[in-house]
Amino acid sequence: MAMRTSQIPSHPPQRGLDDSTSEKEDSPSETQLSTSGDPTGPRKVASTRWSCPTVAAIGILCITLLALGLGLGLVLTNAASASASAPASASSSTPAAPTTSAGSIPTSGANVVVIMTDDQDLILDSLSVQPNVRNLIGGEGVTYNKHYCTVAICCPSRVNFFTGRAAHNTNITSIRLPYGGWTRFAELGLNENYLPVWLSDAGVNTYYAGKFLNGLDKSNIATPAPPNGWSDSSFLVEPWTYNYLNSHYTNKPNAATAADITGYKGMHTTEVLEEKALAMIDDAASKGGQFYMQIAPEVVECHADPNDAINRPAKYEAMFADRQAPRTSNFNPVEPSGASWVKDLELLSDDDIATIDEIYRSRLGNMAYVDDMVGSMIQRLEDHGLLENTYFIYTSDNGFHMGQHRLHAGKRCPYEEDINIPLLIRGPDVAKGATSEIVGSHTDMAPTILQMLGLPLREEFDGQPIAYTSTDLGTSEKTELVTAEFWNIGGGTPQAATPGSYYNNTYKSLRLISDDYTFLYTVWCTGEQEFYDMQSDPGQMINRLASPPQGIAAEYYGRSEQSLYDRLDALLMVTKSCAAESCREPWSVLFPGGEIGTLMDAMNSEYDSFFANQPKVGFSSCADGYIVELEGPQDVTPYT
Ligand SMILES: [Ca+2]
Repeated sequence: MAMRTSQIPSHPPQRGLDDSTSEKEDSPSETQLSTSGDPTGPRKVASTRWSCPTVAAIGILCITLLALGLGLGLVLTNAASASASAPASASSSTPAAPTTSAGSIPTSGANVVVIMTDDQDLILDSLSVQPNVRNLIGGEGVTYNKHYCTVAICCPSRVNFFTGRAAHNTNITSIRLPYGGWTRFAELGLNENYLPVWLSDAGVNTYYAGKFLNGLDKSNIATPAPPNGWSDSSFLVEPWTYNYLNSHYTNKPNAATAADITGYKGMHTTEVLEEKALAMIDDAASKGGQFYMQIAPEVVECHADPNDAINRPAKYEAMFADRQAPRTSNFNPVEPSGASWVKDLELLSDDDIATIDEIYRSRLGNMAYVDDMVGSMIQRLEDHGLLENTYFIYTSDNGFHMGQHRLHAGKRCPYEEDINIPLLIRGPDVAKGATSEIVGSHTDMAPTILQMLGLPLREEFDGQPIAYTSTDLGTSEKTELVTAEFWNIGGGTPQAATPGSYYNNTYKSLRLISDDYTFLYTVWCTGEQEFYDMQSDPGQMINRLASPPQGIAAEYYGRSEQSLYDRLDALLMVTKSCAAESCREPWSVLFPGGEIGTLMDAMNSEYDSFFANQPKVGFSSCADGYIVELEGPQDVTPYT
């Protein structure tokens, strides 16, 4: 476990703004800095400088990554109808909380800490460099193998997490105006109606430090209002959010002016964040009562130019010098794969692959800092006697691909690398050392957190609590569904050799997982469709709905492929437009009488014509955001 003895307050003395950093978050200056990171962590101090074969390419890559980007991955699940039990014990100083809507938790004096990293993959081995995450959270709790983001990009995914609602319901579908970002979030009234507001209204102390929503800039940190609902906060502020060694954070709650922003030139952003998190834990301990704390490191985004000292993982830069991005079965395939713009990508060049490997090593180095922070935070909770009664959740906002399907480093796609993300939970009544295949998504996280805190669930939730107790993990009516959505621009994965934004990246995806099947079905705004049977094709390389179809025709449960596709499309028709109960129980929209609850049930031939005659998922054009008039039919015809 990483230990730190030094302490700084959550709002240390002002060091002043440093505008030597580029105004563009993706193209920082090349100012050379010395590091002041604590070298006493569990890892060796790096001494070898990074080399970069394709610096220019990375710069272009990062610019394009930042660009445009609307996408939504909508994950639907009925994963856990968990009616969790009460945490083991409540601090004597904590107030009683109301019962949940499920009525199964009388009170909870528990606390919740969430670590949400940026762009951390599950599939490409990022957790391999995080022993504290694996052992102190996973080893003491549950590791979820089938947790998904619903929108494979920062702001929409974070809003999904904060609200428990699908992006097509929050209408935050981009990282930037006019369809997303911080100011859009505030303008839509979400700043008054999201998780920390509900918690603070219930008397829970709330803390936030790190990257918040895209677009929280030095010019608008209080425009139209400061981020609401946090008892204490320290937000990373653009344009320095991605400057690992020149981060700037707000230094007081309700920060409004330049004087309320502090720069940390020469100190790694996660070491700054770690000190803030520890100070917040101290504050929460001194105040007593329940608390919620969300710490959001900015370390694994791909905005860094690895030749730029300001953006290097400093002391860990050489620790992973022998690592390269995993050469998965779908890495830079000889035959193109995917749909829309993805299938037209050229093979990655040797320079492209060298760039991907450099980025990969940078990511690992930065994730090691996060792992140190996790160890320190858990130790500090233990020091205060709070660990036993605190849920500790580790996750990411979205996944990441690195060379899969010929894609450069990036996200925004419906493929597994982009949407399947880490989720590990430990806590008072959480199963210990368990691994779960329960399907869940970030839509379920706000409900899960409310349940952990013993607070009522909300009617508007599109998700529901994820199972985490031993009992609920064993009995949860697990399914099946994750829906991913995305709205246009970019793909976010420009090729270094052919920079540019990729349009036609609007899609609706349905990810279905059970003991019997594992499928991905996607409808693109171009009209293209994709279907991957991931039992035989885990890398999603054989698109049976390509034209002409790839691979060999198969039967599913004695039925034709088309009969399966008719079911998948009808289900996606429901989930792409669902809200509240229809998201939580999508089959009931098709079968109000309750005849069908799973895909297996629905394969019965007696329903063939019912499914074949449903309106089909489609788009009339590839829009930049959620414009419902362009998204084809909205309603299915219920079975009678
Ligand atoms: Ca992200």
